[in-house]
Formats: sequence, C-alpha cells, structure tokens
Amino acid sequence: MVAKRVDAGDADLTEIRRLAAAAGYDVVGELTQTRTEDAAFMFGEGKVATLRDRVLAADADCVVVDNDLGPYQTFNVGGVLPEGVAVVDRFTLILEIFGQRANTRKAQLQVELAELRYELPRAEAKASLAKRDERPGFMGLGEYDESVERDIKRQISEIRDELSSIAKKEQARREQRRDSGFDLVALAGYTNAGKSTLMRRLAAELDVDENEGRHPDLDRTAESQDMLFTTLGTTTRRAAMDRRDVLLTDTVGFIADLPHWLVESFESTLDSVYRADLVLLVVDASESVETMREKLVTSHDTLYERAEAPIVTVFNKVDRLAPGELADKQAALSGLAPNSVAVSARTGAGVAELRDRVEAELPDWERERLLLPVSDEAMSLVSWVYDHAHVDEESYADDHVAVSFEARPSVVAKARAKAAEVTPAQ
Ligand SMILES: Nc1nc2c(ncn2[C@@H]2O[C@H](COP(=O)(O)OP(=O)(O)OP(=O)(O)O)[C@@H](O)[C@H]2O)c(=O)[nH]1
Ligand SMILES: [Mg+2]
Repeated sequence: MVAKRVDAGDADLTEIRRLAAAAGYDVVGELTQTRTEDAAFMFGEGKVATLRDRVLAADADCVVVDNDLGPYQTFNVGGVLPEGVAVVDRFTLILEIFGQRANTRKAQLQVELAELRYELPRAEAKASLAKRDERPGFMGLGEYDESVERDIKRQISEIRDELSSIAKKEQARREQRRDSGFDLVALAGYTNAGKSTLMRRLAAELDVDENEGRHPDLDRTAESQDMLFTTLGTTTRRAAMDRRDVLLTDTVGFIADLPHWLVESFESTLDSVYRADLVLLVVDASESVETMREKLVTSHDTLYERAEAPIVTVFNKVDRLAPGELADKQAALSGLAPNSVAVSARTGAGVAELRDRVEAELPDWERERLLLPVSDEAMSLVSWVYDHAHVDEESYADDHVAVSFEARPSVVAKARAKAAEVTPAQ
C-alpha cells in the first residue's frame, strides 16, 4: 500500500509506485491526503484509521509512505496498522533497492554507509534521552546507547577509509586510461532517462571493463527495464567513434528529493561523472516541460558544482514525441539546455549526430611531428605513439623516421620527453 501526504494540491504517487515496484513490491492500493503535517502520525489520525481498513481489505504486508517519517511517526502509524505490517518511508525504500542491487564491494560499502548515516541521528537521540532518564545508583541505559553511537561512528569512519582507497585506485585507473589515449565520457541523468540504452547504442563490441565486475547492463542483448535504478554500479565500455578513442561510463541515475546523507554516501559512484572529460546529461524528452525543467535544474546543481568537464544535454526518447513537440521543448528549455542534441536511444535516430557532437566537444588534441634517428629505441617510441595517439603519417628518409600524429596534450608532452631521450644510432 502506498501513501502520501502533501500540504496543498494533489499528491502524485507515480514515482513512489515505481520505486516500490523497483524494490520488488506489488502495489495493491493507495492513500493520499492533502493537509498540514500531523506531528504524531504525519497523516490525520482519521486517515490512519482509513489506511488500516485499506490495508486489511487488500491484505497488504507493508505500507510505503512517500514522506520523511520521523521515528516517532513511524512507530505511531505502525501501532495503528494490523500486527506485522511494516512501515517503510521513501529513504528506507531507496536503501532497500540499493541494498538488493549492490553487487560490488564498493556498492555494498556505500549502502552500508547510507544505512549507518540514517541510524546515527536516531542513536544519538536515544542516547541523550536515556541519559536524561538516568538515575544515580543505577547502571543507566545511557551508557549502553552511547557505546552504540560510538560504534556507529567508528564503522562510518572505517567504511569512509575503505571507500576513499577504492576511489584512489579508480582515479589512478582513469589516469592510466587517459595516458593510453582514451577520452573519458560519462553518462549522467535521472534514473530511467535511458542512459544504459544509449550506452549500448554508442558502445563498440569491445568490453574493456575487467575490474568493475560483471553487470547485467553489459549484456548487449539485455533489455533495459522500465524501472527505476536499473543501474547501480558503474559500467565502462569502449564507444565506437570516428576519430577519438572514447571510453563511456554509465552510472547510477539521480532521483528527486534525496536527503544529503544519502547523496553523499553515493558520492564516489558519481566520481566517474565528476572526473570525466565530457558529460552527457541524458533527459527523458517524453516528460512534461515542467518535469524536464525541474530535473535539469537539479542535475545542473549537482554537476556544475563538481564536474570539471563540459556538459552536453541529450534529449532522449524523441521517438515518443509528436511532430513539433521537440522544437517546442527545446525552445522552452533553451536557457537550461542550449545546443541540446536530440536522439532516440531506442531507434538510433540522432545517434550519429551525437557522436559528432561528442568528438567536437572533447578537449582539443595537439598535432606533433617527431623526427628520430632510426634505432631500436626510436622504433619502440614509434610503437608507443601508435598506442597512445592517432598517427597520420610515418615515413623514412636518410636514417631517420618521421612520425606525425595527433593526441591529447599530455600524450604529446610525454612523446616529446621520450624523443629527447632517444640516442642517435651509432
Ligand atoms: N521510447 C523510448 N524508450 C526508451 C528510449 N531510451 C530508453 N527507453 C526506455 O526507457 C526505460 C529506461 O531505460 P534505461 O536505459 O534503463 O534508463 P537508465 O537511465 O539507464 O535508468 P537507470 O539505470 O535506472 O538510472 C527502458 O524501458 C528503455 O527501454 C528511447 O529512445 N525511446
Ligand atoms: Mg541504467
């Protein structure tokens, strides 16, 4: 049973229904209320009685409340509901989904961190309550709760340490990939925007990701599901481009109204977005202009603050639009998404234009021509250049080899340094 209270207007249950479905629940009924928050029950007390009746009639096992329930409210609502019926709020529901899908060490750590951060203020509240009730001469509960609190804090700091060492390894791997001549492009956007579908469109056959663990999204034949948070970990694949070697990374989608502790817990998953050379911000263009606007604003808040790379907005699902609708939406949102690219990841429409756009937006490469005396060292440098750059021409004359190529500035600098060390043939 899903339930939601709003201060004014009509409560929209679309998203909470989809979240519940993503967590594996079968939604059998709903309840909404428009009124100010009740301190004890969130809903009005009469409404909670109605909720109880509906739960009984539908034989539901769980009530999912799309509001930020305090511990006290959770307890009170649970007390009115039939025995054994669980009360879950939006955040615990999201944590449940993440917990189910966490299939790498990193994802598991992030879920654990989020859970601990959720518990911490509750443990703190309990400890200070217990302390107040402590009477002299008794071994008060306060001591016990304080140790629980300390324990949570210790676990949080251990998980943070482990996550930061994973983050360091990932950063080193990104640098290694850049040194090998790859540009790193990341897909970002709300959950269900079509990131994974687009990834499969852009991807070449070659799968480069030995280390990130198998992910169902890697499977070319895998159908994207119309479900929230299909992708939780990151997946990286080589993209098929004309000129540049691009590695594309798909990652967890954004979602509205997440508390900061939850977002922060998943921060390191978004590192691949923050540290990319280019970000493709995918939006579902079949949604209303209002929804698109809200999502664009939130995405920009998240990205502009942290991302170092240029951002290209991709309007996806254009196959679902009526004639003229795309132009209207692009015009209405031109302030937030100037020069957006329109595609259908499903049909492939616009994907060629997107490829061109990616190549145009990637940081410029430099041209260089090296003239080397022919030697073994020189030949191994030439083959290094082939591995890390795009060679335009290689020619031999008078015991010299000339190689002209294009590469990212750091690669050009490295090639020059190596060339300076090449000793002339005897
Ligand atoms: N009609 C249409 N549907 C699309 C298109 N692209 C994706 N979809 C559908 O949208 C749903 C979500 O697609 P995904 O690619 O899983 O979305 P995602 O952004 O990876 O979602 P998360 O992994 O949950 O963040 C699926 O049902 C897709 O089949 C498109 O261009 N047109
Ligand atoms: Mg996905």
